[in-house]
Amino acid sequence: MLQQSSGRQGCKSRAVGQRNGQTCIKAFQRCSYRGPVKVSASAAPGGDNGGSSGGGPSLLQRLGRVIKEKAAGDFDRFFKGTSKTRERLGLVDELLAFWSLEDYEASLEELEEVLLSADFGPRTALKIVDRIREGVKAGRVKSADDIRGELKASIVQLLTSRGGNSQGSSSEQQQLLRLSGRPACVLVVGVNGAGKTTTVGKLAYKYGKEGAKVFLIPGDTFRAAAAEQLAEWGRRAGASMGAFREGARPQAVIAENLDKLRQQARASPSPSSPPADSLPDLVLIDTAGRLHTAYKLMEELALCKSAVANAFQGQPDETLLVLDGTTGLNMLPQAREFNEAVRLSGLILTKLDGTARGGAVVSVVDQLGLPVRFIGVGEAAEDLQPFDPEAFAEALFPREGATAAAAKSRAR
Ligand SMILES: Nc1nc2c(ncn2[C@@H]2O[C@H](COP(=O)(O)OP(=O)(O)OP(=O)(O)O)[C@@H](O)[C@H]2O)c(=O)[nH]1
Ligand SMILES: [Mg+2]
Repeated sequence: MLQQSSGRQGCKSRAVGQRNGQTCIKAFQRCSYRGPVKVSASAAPGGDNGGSSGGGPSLLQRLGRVIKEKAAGDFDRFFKGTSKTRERLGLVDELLAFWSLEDYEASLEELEEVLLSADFGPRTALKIVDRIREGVKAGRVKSADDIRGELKASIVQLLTSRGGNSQGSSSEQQQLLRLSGRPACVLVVGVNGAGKTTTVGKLAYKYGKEGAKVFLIPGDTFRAAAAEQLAEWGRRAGASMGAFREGARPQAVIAENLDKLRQQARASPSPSSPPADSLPDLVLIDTAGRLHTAYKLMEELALCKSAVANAFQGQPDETLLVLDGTTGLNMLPQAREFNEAVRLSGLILTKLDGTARGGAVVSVVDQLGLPVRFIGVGEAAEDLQPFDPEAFAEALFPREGATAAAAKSRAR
């Protein structure tokens, strides 16, 4: 049962209210129009919503492909969102204009410096340059164009081999998020202000728009404003939101909300709508920002994850770390600590639109061996883009003077 928190009096939220003696954010009505579920030609028809165990891909897997396909048609947003890093890397063009095979060592050293200036990080920059050096020695890389090609290939290779973002043909590799449960739960973690709540909102919007039934859990119990912010996203996304208790332990709030979902599913009255149908497809769990060095708070996060696993076996399907792209290489120690505490399944890098340090994306994947699932390229609901290594490399190093459209046609 939900209990009233002692910190309730200080709450000025419009959305926070009393119901049956409980303090809660009113669950928002889902939109009656849920949008058609379009299934790509490559996706298997039919299948149930109950995960992939039935053989075919689940609803969420199919929606993931639809979202990916739609994003591919929205390359301009991706291209624009990486413009600052691309500008910084524009120095590569100048460097290549003076490229000569006789003096390749000097050029490669300069190239390494340009990569470092965009936060590729020393180890990753060295790996990339070493591969080009090998290409030159083997006679494979001769011209400036060859270097550009090798540069991009090297970035794609690092992102796919280390991050499992491969565009291979197996269905698992094609998934955006690995969501197979019913409900599929996603726990979203990160330091203060990284963009967690916004990202949860954008994910709810993306999946909700395609027809998924999305449920939000306000696991940031520090501030009522956090729940209000999430509720506003829920309204925009047409997603329901669970109960909030300011000041309560987040693991308790998560457990209570998930338990309530289970009870509701069991209590489903109609024989024509079996219990599983009253469960949401996707549960997105927001958490409070925390310093990766704060041991107790990291421990709390592990308890939040256990609360999800206790409620629904095998969940959460995804534990995602949201990283603020503007912090560049400072993301690395954060990611290591969060990974240690809750074993992450993937990364979301936000605010890439506001930084020239986008090379850190490659470094983070290379150093941690975790996939980037999405990148944030703005504050709007549509500004969450599935991460595509090839499109990313092409956006960073388009042909000299290439437009977004030209880069797009080369990337795909
Ligand atoms: N430009 C840009 N801004 C973003 C992006 N993602 C989030 N933001 C902004 O970053 C700020 C912080 O976002 P939040 O979602 O509140 O961050 P949070 O991690 O939930 O913050 P705490 O809950 O306080 O830890 C907001 O102003 C967002 O609009 C992005 O991809 N691009
Ligand atoms: Mg937040």
